[in-house]
Amino acid sequence: MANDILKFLREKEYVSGEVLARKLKISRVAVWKQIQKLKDIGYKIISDQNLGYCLVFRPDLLLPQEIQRGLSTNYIGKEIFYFPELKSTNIIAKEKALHRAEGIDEGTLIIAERQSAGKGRLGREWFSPVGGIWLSIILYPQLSPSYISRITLMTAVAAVKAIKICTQIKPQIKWPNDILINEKKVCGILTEMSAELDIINWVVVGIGINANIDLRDFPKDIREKTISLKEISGKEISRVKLAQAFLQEFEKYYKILKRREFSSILKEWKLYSHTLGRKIRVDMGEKIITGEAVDINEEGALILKKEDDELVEIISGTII
Ligand code: BT5
Repeated sequence: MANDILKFLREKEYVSGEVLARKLKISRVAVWKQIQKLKDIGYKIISDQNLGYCLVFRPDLLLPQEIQRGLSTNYIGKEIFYFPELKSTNIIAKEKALHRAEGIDEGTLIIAERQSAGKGRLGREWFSPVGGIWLSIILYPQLSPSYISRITLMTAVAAVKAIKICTQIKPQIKWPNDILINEKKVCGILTEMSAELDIINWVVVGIGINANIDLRDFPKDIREKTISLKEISGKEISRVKLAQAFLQEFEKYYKILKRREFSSILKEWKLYSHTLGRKIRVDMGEKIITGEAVDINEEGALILKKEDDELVEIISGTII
């Protein structure tokens, strides 16, 4: 209902309570209550006895109505579950992904202003205060489970493109899931999946972008290695616009991936690569391998050339 009221308020400068009540088939008291709700979450709405209500300020909150307004995707973000705060958008997305039969569609989004227990890979913590973009997308791709790495890589390309569009800054991608600006992490991706032998049941792609966060607010132990878009561009950016740009880019690349045309995405990934051509150490859990990152193959695996010239294919790991 509040969403509908906003729609009318955006169309005209002033709209009377009577007109709103008539159009929405509710009482004028109900209209007033919805207006109060909107004010409570940050909208500034002034009222004039004769003219009615006028919307004068929209907050930069990641509210569904703000994100969906002007979003040109076909299915990514058509359904959005919004939370001012939750533990982790990936946790909720994984719960919801199980309910495909009850109408949870591909492209459903979980988004939060703040996460109290944001997750990185391998149980690591993800710092998620107010000011960032923390969201998860539910997907049901008809692809083999081996596509999981490619989904992470295409998400990284979509994130780089969105950041470029909104800030003119060109970030780099550190294989497999880090987006860096000036060697510091500005964004991370956590892809989770449920699969059987050769089919995927669901995929949840979680992404965290440090948009409007002050560097001094980051925990001391990660401050040196992190950056936010606000710090780098010297001003706050529109999180709504950035989220929209990301969702649009994501859908574009996801469609390409579903056509099994990963090679064109990989080409772009390589343009933004921070990893290729470098001597690196990769933590693979049970061992650490050192070598030169020479390529990413068609499956999204990193190809490392060891000192003895042996080539090793790494599907998952962390560059240290
Ligand atoms: C990642 O893990 O980079 C995946 C991060 C995914 C976060 C999103 S937010 C929405 C969705 N819901 C979730 O709960 N998660 C996803 P990994 O490669 O393991 O990196 C984790 C490491 O990054 C930590 O151990 C810290 O060193 C560092 N880190 C933590 N918070 C950070 C932040 N806000 N910005 C940059 N680095 C951070």
